[in-house]
Amino acid sequence: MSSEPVYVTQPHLPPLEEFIPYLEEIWQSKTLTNGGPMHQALEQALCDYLGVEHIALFNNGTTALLTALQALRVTGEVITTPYSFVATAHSLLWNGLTPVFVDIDPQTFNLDPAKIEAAITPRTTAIMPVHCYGNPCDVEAIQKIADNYNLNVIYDAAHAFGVNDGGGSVLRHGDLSVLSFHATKVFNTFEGGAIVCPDAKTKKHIDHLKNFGFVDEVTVVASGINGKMSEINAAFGLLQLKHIDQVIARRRDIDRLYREELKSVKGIRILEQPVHVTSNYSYFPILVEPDYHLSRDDLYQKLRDHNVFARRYFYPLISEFPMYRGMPSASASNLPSSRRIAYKVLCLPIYPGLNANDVDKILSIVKK
Ligand code: T4K
Repeated sequence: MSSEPVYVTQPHLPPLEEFIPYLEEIWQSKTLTNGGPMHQALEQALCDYLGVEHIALFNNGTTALLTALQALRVTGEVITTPYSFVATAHSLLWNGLTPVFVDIDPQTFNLDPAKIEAAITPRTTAIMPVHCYGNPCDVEAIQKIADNYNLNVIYDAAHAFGVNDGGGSVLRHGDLSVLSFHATKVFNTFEGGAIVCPDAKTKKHIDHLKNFGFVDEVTVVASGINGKMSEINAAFGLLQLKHIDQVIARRRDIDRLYREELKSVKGIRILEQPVHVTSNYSYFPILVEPDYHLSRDDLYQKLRDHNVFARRYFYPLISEFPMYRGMPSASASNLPSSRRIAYKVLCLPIYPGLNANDVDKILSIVKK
């Protein structure tokens, strides 16, 4: 058995020599950033791969979230989930917006559409759901509410690279969808992100916003930000794309093995995958129920004792962090399902470089 540490995830790194030609091209062009050839090539390649029309690349997912909210001129209150990475709600605070937390559906861990309407006030202008672990939200129900109340929908799709919901890419829903290409994601550009846009006009506006608001040398049309992806990150993305199918296939194999081996372990619950969804297998969350022989935190510690660094995504809930916990919607009584799941969840390691011995080791610790 390997004694190397095993993390919740590890980036897939193609052989270094495969990256050298990209670097030589950058050295030759001397264009390092500001929408150079690698950047343009990656935007097109991603549109083709993901099956979407328009993509604006960013230097990370958080800047992309900030810019998406700016692009739609969102104001007032935004309905969102407490069960996510903290960047989701932080992007609202950074825009001077008020997050209003709504509970999740305990079967999907996504925003529960049945609870959204009760949280809408005259100040509500948008909904920011998360396709948590890449599992699609109930996009139709959310859109219906948005249409009825004239709200924007910005999907935090940080986990949803390449996910297909049966009708096409899950990224086609809502007004905008935001991806993260962080090192820990299924598809990574070291740091990076993107906004999937419905039309060329919106993409152009977003491209201006991510370049300080510049339209040409002397014209600034908005108080934009520097959200541009560099050529080196874009080049790495192009290389990653060549390996992505293989990367997802290996994740799928690990997912299947975990599911098969853990399905009959007393006290371990596995998040079900909807049949019509093509997943990216980005995370493998389990719920440690009261009838398991250890608490969630004891299992987490036991794995650590064996050099396996599983993670409690998403514990604590965003609504429990100091800048949110005083908000009325952050109260425990408003978020019972989110709280229950956050105290039971443990994400097991899943990534292409995880070898069979490590998977066996993890399974034997959980099963023992
Ligand atoms: N919205 C959602 C729903 C998100 O999940 C995220 C990011 C965002 C928005 C924001 O997108 P970005 O602005 O990040 O593009 C990690 C990531 O830093 C974060 O990107 C991600 N979500 C979140 C779910 O996970 P940490 O603090 O858990 O990362 P860290 O550094 O502890 O890494 C986890 C493990 O990954 C390490 O134990 C080892 C491994 N690792 C990590 C890095 C950075 C590597 O092997 N190599 C690496 O370079 O947040």
